[in-house]
Amino acid sequence: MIRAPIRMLASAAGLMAQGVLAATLHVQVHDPEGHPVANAAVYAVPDRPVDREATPKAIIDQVNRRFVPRILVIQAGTSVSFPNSDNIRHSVYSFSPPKIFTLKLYSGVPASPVVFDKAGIVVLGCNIHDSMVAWVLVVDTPFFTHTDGSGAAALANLPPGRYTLRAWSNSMRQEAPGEPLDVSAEPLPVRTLEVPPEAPDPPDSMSMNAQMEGMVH
Ligand SMILES: [Cu+2]
Repeated sequence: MIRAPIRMLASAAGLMAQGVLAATLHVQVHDPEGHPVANAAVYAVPDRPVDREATPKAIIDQVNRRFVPRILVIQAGTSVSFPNSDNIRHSVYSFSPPKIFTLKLYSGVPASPVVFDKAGIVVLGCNIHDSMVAWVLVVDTPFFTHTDGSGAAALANLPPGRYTLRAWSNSMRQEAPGEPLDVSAEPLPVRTLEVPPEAPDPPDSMSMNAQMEGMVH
């Protein structure tokens, strides 16, 4: 009578090893002083390429002269729209090599979204408001998330296999080399990763451009 459940457990483990089930990895991210880091990206890049959603979509809004969200993690190939919810005009730009672009001064929703097709770190600004800054981390994997206020994150639905596990905070100019992650059976042990503390926004001051824009109105 006791053996039946044990056989069932063994059978479940076997199914997992065959890739029938997918695992969840819990991660805790802290800075070098041990403080939890919020809004850090956590992502697992599989050793083998995986299919991606046809055209993933994301939004970075502009509200009260801030980008919302100010930190975004997306898979390469994602189309990002930049609606402007303010009643003043903005001009979004990036000089970062993975995606260089400028959206000329606009209100409302620009006609075309911007496709981020290369992996890497993209820093966004507004030509009018120096205090507006946002970071887009473009990753080559569908397995990504970000930490909550307590530095915790969970990567769900990880198929069995080998990955490189990385964390990134917006004060990092380069991605971390990462560490190996082997997904073979649940439960996966909680992983702890270290990144520098989150960088704050610049002070909310208007640039000379902004003052001139204000004079035009
Ligand atoms: Cu602006």
